[in-house]
Amino acid sequence: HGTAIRSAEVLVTSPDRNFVTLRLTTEDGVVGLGDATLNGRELSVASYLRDHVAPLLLGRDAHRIEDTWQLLYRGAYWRRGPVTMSAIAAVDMALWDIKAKIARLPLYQLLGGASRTGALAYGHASGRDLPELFDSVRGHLDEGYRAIRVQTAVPGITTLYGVPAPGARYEPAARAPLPAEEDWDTRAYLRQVPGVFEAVRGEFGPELPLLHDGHHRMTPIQAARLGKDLEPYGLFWLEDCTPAEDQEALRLVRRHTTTPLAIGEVFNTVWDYQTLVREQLIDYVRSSVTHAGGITALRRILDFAAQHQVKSGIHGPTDISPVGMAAALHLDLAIHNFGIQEHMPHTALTHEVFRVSATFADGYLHPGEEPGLGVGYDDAAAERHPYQPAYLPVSRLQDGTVHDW
Ligand code: GCO
Ligand code: MG
Repeated sequence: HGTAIRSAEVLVTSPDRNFVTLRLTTEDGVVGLGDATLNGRELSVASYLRDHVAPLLLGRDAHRIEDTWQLLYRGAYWRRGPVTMSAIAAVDMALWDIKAKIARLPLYQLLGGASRTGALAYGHASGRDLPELFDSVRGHLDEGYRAIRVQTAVPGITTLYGVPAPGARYEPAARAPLPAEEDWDTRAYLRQVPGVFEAVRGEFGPELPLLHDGHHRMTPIQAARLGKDLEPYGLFWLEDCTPAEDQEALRLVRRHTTTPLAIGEVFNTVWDYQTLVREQLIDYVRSSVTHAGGITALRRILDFAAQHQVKSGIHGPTDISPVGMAAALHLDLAIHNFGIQEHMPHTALTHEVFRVSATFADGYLHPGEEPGLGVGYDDAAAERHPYQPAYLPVSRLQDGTVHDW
């Protein structure tokens, strides 16, 4: 019948960076899009979807979102993991897109309706030194941002997470056949960061919400020390202070500091949050819709978080496609425990492929009022930009030891 899935296409394109998109079409011709982009491992999700998921979807009723989610999660036998959960996420997003289009409503209406007028967004300021950083913060304020992430270079370290080369935009993955190597020194970093925030507070005053990403590089005791050192500057959050697959480690960090903590962009299920949320060891959940099993699954994680006064901080770098971002914005608008939304704008070329209804104004994002997710896909534009290998860098200490990137 009309809502049975007629086709499941996996689309790979690279308008300035790689994106994997699932497009489902029903017998009636209703189209749903889902984001399956896993930075640096794109083709594994494309194969998972094309070879193992698409055949299961053909002929299924597109309305059965929960049943399809459970079929893909339990039916694979092999659970969790970024490849599986990104594939499931893409299916889930596409099915929600279809359902909302059939209902002729923007998706957030099906998720309970708007709980706010827009999603407070934070932008990424960075600099190799303080004057450059101040310019970058000022530039973001001029664009309307009301919350700003701050990353800087560290003396003695050549390349650094979040800080682009002069004149360039920051983009985590680099187009190359192999990952680049970067250097790292945690002690140099710990000496540098508190002074940066002292300077930023001195320049921009006490009110502006400031965020910082530690990118999994500290041990628990180092993270505890940084959290303590940053307390005078009242951060909105300190992100990924430790590699948090060791959930218990956060107890030690928490014992020492009241700096709010955000974790989870590399997590993909509610199980990764059990200890962190139940024991209130974090303040913000960082998972993306794209990597955590879709709207159905992230909603569940956020509802669990809400019971423990933990809020959302949905991951929104450029490697979340405009489809994944749209899904995030509909959730942001609907949930009660919204915290903040990361916003790393896509390039003009990316927007030639993905036409979006979402808007950014006065520091707030809104998904728009188009039925569904509010994203269109231009095949002709996409085909002009074939996949190109691109990788996240790896990180080594001075003696050559591989470190967390
Ligand atoms: C963030 C993230 C990203 C990641 C990237 C990896 O907070 O936005 O840390 O910059 O590094 O998404 O693919
Ligand atoms: Mg991060």
